[in-house]
Amino acid sequence: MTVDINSKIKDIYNTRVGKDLLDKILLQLGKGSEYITNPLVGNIKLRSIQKLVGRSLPDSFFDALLTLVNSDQLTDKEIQEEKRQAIAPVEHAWWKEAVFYQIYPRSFCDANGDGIGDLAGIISKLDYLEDLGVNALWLSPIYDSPMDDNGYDIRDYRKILTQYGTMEEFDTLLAEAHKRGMRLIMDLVVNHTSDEHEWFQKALTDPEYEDYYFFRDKPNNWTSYFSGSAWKQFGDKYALHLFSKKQMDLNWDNPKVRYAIYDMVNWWLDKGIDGFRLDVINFISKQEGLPDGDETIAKMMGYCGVERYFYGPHLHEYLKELRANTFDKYGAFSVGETPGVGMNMAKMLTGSQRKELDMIFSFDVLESPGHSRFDDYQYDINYFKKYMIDWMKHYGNNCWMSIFYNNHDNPRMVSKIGEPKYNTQIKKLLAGMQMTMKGTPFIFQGDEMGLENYQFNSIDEINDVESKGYYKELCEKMSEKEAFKIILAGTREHARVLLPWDGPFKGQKADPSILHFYRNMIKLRRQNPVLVYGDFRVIDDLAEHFVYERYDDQNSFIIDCNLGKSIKKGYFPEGYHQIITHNRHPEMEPYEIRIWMKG
Ligand code: ISL
Ligand code: CA
Repeated sequence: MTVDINSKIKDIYNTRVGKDLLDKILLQLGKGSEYITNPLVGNIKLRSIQKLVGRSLPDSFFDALLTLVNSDQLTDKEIQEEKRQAIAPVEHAWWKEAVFYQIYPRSFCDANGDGIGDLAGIISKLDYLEDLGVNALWLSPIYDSPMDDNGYDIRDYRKILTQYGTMEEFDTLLAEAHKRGMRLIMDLVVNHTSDEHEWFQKALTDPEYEDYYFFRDKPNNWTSYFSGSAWKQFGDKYALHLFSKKQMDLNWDNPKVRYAIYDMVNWWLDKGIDGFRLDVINFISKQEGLPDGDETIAKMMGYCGVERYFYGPHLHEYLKELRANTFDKYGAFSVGETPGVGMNMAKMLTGSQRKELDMIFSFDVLESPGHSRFDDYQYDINYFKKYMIDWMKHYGNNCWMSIFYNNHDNPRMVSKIGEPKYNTQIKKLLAGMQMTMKGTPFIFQGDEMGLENYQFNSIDEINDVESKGYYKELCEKMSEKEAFKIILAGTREHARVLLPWDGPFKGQKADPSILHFYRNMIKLRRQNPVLVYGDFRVIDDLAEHFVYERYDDQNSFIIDCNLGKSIKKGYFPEGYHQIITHNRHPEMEPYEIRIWMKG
């Protein structure tokens, strides 16, 4: 169905992409979906929406929205297939059964003592990881790079960063991981390259290469994620960079670019790696002509231009082509990093019958409604509950989700919840839920040690390109002290402090009781396929309580979680015994978790 300015809000909400967009807007405004499903609002025509918001919105706002909604043109046959697959039995796959562990090489383990993590350090900790029980590793970028964005700015895809080690060491790492039954996936950063990459250097002078990137005589109004315009001047031309000034966006509309990327991907797959995590992969297709972004959306989202590329016109086509030319030939796994993508878009990206991606990371779970990463606020773990229930119930059996609380781009979840008195309980609660819900868990390095945010004292301790740019921007509007407070709330640096392997590092200390708990939970998950493939059912999700069951014909686990500070009555299922946790008191402690097993 095609929608236009005379369509009612509920008609837009009834389309797949329209639902995701409106949900995203509501989330941004901190409102629930009841707001739209309420008939008073639902029956308003799009053109009359001004009345609702009490101010006028420019046509460009509606045009941008309608373009996206109408860009979804699944055929009836595809829709039928999606419905059929959603209730078909879940297909088995190693990556559904795996427990992943993300390594951020720079801050994982430093073997040669220069203060920077390295490949030798990772190799030295493989036994530790095996002992922890994880059986798949995701390596953030280790490629040659000028390190403007810690390696997400790649200069040479086929070389290892000298600071990290050599290709021989990489080969050893891969072989040693496989020896231990661990899969290894790499980071694939192909929305952009470093400005020092050979292609970009050639593009500056050689017309053959100019079309590898986006060069324009005049910049449009898009902004970069790392402050300021998304355009950098080179001579009399400007080149597009959605991220840092040294990360130039590749032009995927040029088939030469796409096939050069596929060659490189296959070069790594030939080495025997097991798949990739695909960096901001939903940004690769930009709307033709790179039209200006809408200012209203820009204000809402904090970045200008997003709606022109976060779900671009050729995204599905390019992902299918990428997969057919690379991953599928090797049976390799793919997980996309896809900021801004909602559940319906995710279904189209990951439905197994569509052959695009195997899984995605959906980020709307990481901040409570109405908040963004740099807000100093307390994350509501009951929002996490609501979000996970929704996805576990509605994502469908042919789609598979990832379960994670943070990564190298986010402060640690436990600190965001912000109840220091209960941190030990909260860390166990998070681990317990992560290992018993439906989806593939991704542990971020240090979570298992119980690490929290780091108390930086000054901006000089922060190396991250995003934080540095944002701090400068903030200082134009406020005092340095106020600016630093905002940086402290959201900086990615929290997740980039070297792990404290031998006693405290920079004041951070590992907590052995948390490590022990993770080990037990990971073991439980890996020994019980019902925790992977079993059904999910909510027993109680009232107030700050969360009781759920994972079950199949023979097995059942019941997980009882207190998601708040008040004492709750525990749930005592008959015919079950408690495992891993041992508190039989009728009342549950703040943030306590209990794991019950049938039999
Ligand atoms: O899109 C965002 C906000 O809406 C960002 O948080 C975005 O999700 C994120 O910055 C993208 O991250 C990935 O690509 C970046 C790199 O700096 C990150 O480390 C990486 O994870 C550019 O390659
Ligand atoms: Ca080192």
